[in-house]
Amino acid sequence: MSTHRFIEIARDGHVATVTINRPDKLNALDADVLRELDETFATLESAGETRAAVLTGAGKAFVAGADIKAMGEMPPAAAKRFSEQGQRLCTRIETLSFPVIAAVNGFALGGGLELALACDFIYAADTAKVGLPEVTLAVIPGFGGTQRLVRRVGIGMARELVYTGRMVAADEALRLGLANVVVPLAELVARAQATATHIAQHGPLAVASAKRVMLHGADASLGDACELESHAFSALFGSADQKRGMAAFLSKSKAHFTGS
Ligand code: CO8
Repeated sequence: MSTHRFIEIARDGHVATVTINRPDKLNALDADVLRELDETFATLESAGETRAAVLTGAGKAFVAGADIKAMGEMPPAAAKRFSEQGQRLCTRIETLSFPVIAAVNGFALGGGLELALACDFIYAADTAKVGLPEVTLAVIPGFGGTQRLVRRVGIGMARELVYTGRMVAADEALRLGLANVVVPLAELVARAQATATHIAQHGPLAVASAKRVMLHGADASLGDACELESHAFSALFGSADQKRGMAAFLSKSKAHFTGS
């Protein structure tokens, strides 16, 4: 991972902070940045140490979109491959065994907002500006944004944001439910890391299970989703962490979970 040009990783216990570091291009996503991000998250997952992560950007942007220079002359087949590469990354993040908090430090536009929407939730700096301006370039979001934005803010607001391409400031992002909190820029990453650290203290199998059930249940009928929940709930009773957690409560001590 240390060979990556555009990605920095910092670890603190079970929490990883991933920073996209291409500030001269406002962290625009070209095929290399997408590949490095995908490899980074794949490696974090396979190493098995990470229980929560924070994703942020260096400089004044989270990510100002897919790289317009790289896309300018793409024929349709290459655009499809690029879109699929971005979608694979977003799906990987969404289906990781640990939560990822997007710490949106500035511009999160186009593919940048799509990436943030694939994270579990968004913490925004007061300087954040988010939107899907693709129609201003005569294209549409291609990394899953048309679908995830509908699920996050509802179809009416998603339509307005996609058709107008307008930028939303942090306070409006909070009102729309796009961001969970808005904090001063200087405190943003620390706030997201504090939440990640809090999450990392809990049973990792339970957090992973909750993530999976909420993701897959959202597109199922309520009955099917509740059945999914029931299966996942009961499966956790086969884990040593469930015994540890409940025994610790009953003996008024603190449980230390191992993920088994
Ligand atoms: N791609 C490539 N380069 C970019 C991008 C981008 N998305 N955004 C900024 N940059 C570059 C600029 O070209 C500039 O480079 P240089 O110094 O070499 O000229 C540098 O970053 C700094 O940018 P600005 O000088 O423009 O900075 P400002 O502070 O003046 O403006 C803005 C900031 C408002 C964010 C402005 O940069 C901007 O409008 N950027 C583009 C935003 C945008 O339209 N994003 C959506 C892109 S389309 C997309 O994401 C589609 C995703 C789905 C793809 C599907 C696959 C086919």
